[in-house]
Amino acid sequence: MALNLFYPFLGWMMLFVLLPVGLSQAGNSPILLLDRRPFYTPSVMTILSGQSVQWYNQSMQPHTVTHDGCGRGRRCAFASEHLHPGERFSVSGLSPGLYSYHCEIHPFMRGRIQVKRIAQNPGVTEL
Ligand SMILES: [Cu+2]
Repeated sequence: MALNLFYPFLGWMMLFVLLPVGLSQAGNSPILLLDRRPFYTPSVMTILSGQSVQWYNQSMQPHTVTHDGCGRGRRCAFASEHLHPGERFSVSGLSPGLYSYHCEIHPFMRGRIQVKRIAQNPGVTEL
């Protein structure tokens, strides 16, 4: 293939490769599960209503991502299975509010998700 044909083709290929990644993450990097404090990193993550949040287990052992309401007679917003090293878990559709969560295996591992409402005025967010 001639180079002057090849380069535009390469550009299109890059678009198809990069676009789905950008859309799925919606601007948020995953929360990393680490073997050291603060374990869930960052320990507090703020997202906008409608965005998803993802965890990635970068540690050497299994963990869970379990909303504090689960199993305590309150509303359980999300609960992962055991996440083994290299596995991911994601949640979408959370209503605005503050969600404290923990690891079922290591209860000292704690994190929070803050979901902010999107204001009617585009580009402006409110608490
Ligand atoms: Cu754990």
